[in-house]
Amino acid sequence: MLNMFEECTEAILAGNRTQAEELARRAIAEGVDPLTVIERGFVPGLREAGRRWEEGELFLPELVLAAEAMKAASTILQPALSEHGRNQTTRGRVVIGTIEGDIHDIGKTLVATMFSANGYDIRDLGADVPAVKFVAEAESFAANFICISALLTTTMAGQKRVLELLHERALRGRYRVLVGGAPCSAKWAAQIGADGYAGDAISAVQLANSLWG
Ligand code: B1M
Repeated sequence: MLNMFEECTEAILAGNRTQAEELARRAIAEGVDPLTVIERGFVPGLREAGRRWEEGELFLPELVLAAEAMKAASTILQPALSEHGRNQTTRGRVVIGTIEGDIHDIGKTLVATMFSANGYDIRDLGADVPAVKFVAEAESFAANFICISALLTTTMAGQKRVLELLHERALRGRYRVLVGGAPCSAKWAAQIGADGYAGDAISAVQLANSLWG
């Protein structure tokens, strides 16, 4: 018999939104930690779907269904994830988005939720966000952090563009710029002059905490 995490993985692989939603509700009802359900149940399903798609074992529409099931489950788990931060005083302001040309937003949204759960004020710009918009929104939000997600090797250059724009406008000193997403690394962050790289949502918050003092 499958355990709950395995059932979550299977629901995503099957692209079964209804089942994924039911499992998310069951996890909440049974008091299972929402981040653990996401990371040990749903995310492995989506990563495996991506692997199968890359190997030609799955077609793109099936990957889209898997992603939609994952998003539906995350939406249900999100309030439980955010609950933690509700009574905290704000720790800082974060502008976050996925860079231009890139529509992958599941990981970015999870990172935004974890920031919010840890007392940060968030302005989530969504996906496919031009570099100039990151800068303009950071200015109007008086942000402390700019977090830029990129899931495609072809869109990583956009992260560098945000830093270039900040330098061009003499604004670099105002913000801590953090990057993340599957193709990024600490080496890449250093190469483009970002303040840091985080490999997952928890590390992103820990990194921000350590930089914020
Ligand atoms: Co796409 N896709 N996809 N895809 N997709 C990848 C990224 C890919 C690696 C799949 C593969 O080949 N194995 C590949 C990229 C290859 C490359 O560039 N080298 C790929 C491709 C090629 C594409 C298309 C080009 C396919 C096509 O159309 N031919 C296309 C791109 C469209 C575009 O963006 N212009 C495309 C489309 C899609 C879907 C629409 C089907 C769907 C996205 C749905 C959505 O997001 N709304 C999708 C999906 C689901 C994936 C995979 C399978 C899963 C991504 C995901 O959501 N993971 C992915 C394969 C993979 O990553 N192994 C793949 C779960 C999520 C929780 O993890 O996003 O890594 P992740 O986020 C983590 C960390 O990375 C980190 O924390 C998060 C939480 O732990 N993090 C940050 C993320 N952002 C951060 C920001 C920070 C800090 C940490 O700021 C400080």
